[in-house]
Amino acid sequence: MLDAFAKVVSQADTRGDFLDDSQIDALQAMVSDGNKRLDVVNTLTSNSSTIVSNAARALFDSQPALIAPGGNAYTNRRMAACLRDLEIILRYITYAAFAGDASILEDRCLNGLKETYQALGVPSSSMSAAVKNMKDEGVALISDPSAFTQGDCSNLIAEVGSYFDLAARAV
Ligand code: PEB
Repeated sequence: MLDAFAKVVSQADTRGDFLDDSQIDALQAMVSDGNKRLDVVNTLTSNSSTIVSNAARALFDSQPALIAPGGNAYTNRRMAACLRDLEIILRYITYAAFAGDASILEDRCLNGLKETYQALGVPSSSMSAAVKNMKDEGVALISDPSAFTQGDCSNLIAEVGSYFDLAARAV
């Protein structure tokens, strides 16, 4: 598991070199946008149950066969597993956003997930659609000007969007 700083240090060490100017500039920019990053993480975290339940509701509205007898999310036990899975994925996305690096999401959540879902018969395209629903809601929340005190957050919003995309592709 890496964060944006550890990653740059590890890359420099692999080269056996000092940190170069462009790396220092990039990390400097990350530090100066640190409060925005914390606002983003806080917004996603404090709205996590709404993001999860709205994403699941939208999925089951568009794919009602999932919750009909024989569907993969039919029965309370499987519905609970489904909501839990969305919450886990969102939680790791907030960790990646906090760290400024996707490796925690990749290593601890997405690694092997597709194979797990194949084994369980969880339909991959439905899972992916649910993650996209979470992206739509999450990105809308952090794009709301009142989520931030000041400044342009477009880079940060794009970065967070890329973590949702990574998860949607990996399932
Ligand atoms: C991944 N999900 C399920 C299981 C595991 C995960 C390991 C099997 C064990 C269990 O039920 O607890 N666990 C989860 C995860 C991590 C982890 C992300 C990361 C660290 O440790 N079914 C659908 C929808 C979708 C869904 C498309 C949107 O039809 C999910 C929700 N996941 C789903 C369901 C099950 C499951 C398990 C329904 C239960 C499947 C079953 O037992 O038949």
